[in-house]
Amino acid sequence: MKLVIAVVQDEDVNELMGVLVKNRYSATKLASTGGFLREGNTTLLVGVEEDKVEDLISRIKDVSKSRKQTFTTPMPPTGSAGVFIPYPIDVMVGGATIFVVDIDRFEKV
Ligand code: 2BA
Repeated sequence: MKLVIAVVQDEDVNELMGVLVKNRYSATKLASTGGFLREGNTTLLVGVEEDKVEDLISRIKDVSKSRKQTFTTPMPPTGSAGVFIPYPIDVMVGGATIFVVDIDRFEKV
């Protein structure tokens, strides 16, 4: 058995959860925050048999869209005044960031 951990954008989650439920995947949805943008995203934990991993990943890929996000970061201070000047940066976020890990033991008690 494998645990698929998928970090997806909040905008894609409702559609993705619908696809997962329809295809009989069990998933746990966690609210998470990206370390770089410090904005909300969603982490899904999906336990699956090994032969379903590729199917699951392709369904996540189908739904997860890449988006350009602009955020404002302070420019490092220059000169003696030490004034921070905010400036915008564009980053491409997603589709999805996916980790697949082995599960040693899976039990529901
Ligand atoms: P964030 O950490 O908020 O990153 C958002 C986007 O910012 C990233 O998109 C990437 O395009 C850019 N980015 C991240 N770190 C950067 C850096 N040090 N310098 C320049 N640009 C940077 P994605 O790569 O699609 O990642 C989307 C979200 O997936 C991330 O949100 C984070 O929550 C998660 N993630 C990505 N890689 C990860 C990893 N290796 N381990 C854990 N979580 C990861």
